[in-house]
Amino acid sequence: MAESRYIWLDGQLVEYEKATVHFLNTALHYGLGVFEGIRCYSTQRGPAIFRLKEHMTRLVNSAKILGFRSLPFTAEQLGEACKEVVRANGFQACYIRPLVFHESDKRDLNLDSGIARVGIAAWPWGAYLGDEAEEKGVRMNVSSYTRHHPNVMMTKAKVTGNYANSVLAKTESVRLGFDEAVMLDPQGYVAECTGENLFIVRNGVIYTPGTWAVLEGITRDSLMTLARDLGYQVVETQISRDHLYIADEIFVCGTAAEVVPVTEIDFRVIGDGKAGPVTRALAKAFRAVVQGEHPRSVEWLSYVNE
Ligand code: PPE
Repeated sequence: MAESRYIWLDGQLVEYEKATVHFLNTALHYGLGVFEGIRCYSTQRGPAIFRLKEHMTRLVNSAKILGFRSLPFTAEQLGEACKEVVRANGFQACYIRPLVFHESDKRDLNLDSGIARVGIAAWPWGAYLGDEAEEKGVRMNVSSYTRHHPNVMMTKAKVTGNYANSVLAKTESVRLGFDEAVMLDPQGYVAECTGENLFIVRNGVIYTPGTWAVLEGITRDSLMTLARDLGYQVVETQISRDHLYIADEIFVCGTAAEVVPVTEIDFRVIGDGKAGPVTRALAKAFRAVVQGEHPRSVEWLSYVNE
């Protein structure tokens, strides 16, 4: 069933069913694509895209990291195209998925043998980690799979191929009966989850791994800013597996997941097993921002119809 009426492909709106690529596409065979995940929220001023400029900058940077020497569109043009997709589909709130993908008629593993194409889809997307996640929290395991070494896969780029690592961990986690997996970096310190960044709270201070081996999450950056606005100290540092077990609170965040409390890791209850006060305060501030009801909304929301 169609999730939307139109997908933007290479500069034009195309009907959902017609937005297809060939079986021999190199992005499909080798994971040669870079993508973004962006949310558009319903506000009193109509649909508004959260931190559109930052997402477009990261998309262009991901393409640069993967090795594309040029793109057919600028970050500004792609930002306008995201708005166009939301408008064309008539969505108030949705998830937006831009993808820059490689296409070549040679299969020689050389990026320069092909070109970059771009598509942007949008669809309504509810709670990523389950309908009750934000209220009740989620249960996680520490994955048996290690997160990428930053000189094996480029962890600051949202490369499609990188996500095979996330899929290994997520599938294992769900098969074991958990909601999501925490992944450790090659040194054994906490990196991130399969699709979220992670924070812990201990004695009122908020800690998160630095971005040396993880995605520079835009929700992560937003929550760090909101936490500092609220007077919390936020420290980027190495976090070990046993730091997780004795944290007062843990929460994860991402565009799809938003802000989600973690109530259990490896069968250890975190804090009192409920969403803690810091997590609740940040989730509340985040919700106000995306609904256009917070002082930070002005700089972080792009209104689609204005
Ligand atoms: N780490 C990873 C590995 C990741 O995939 C995401 C986003 C984040 C951190 C958080 O980044 P940000 O969205 O900028 O706050 N994961 C995206 C993809 C989810 C999917 O299943 O696809 C997302 O949330 O859109």
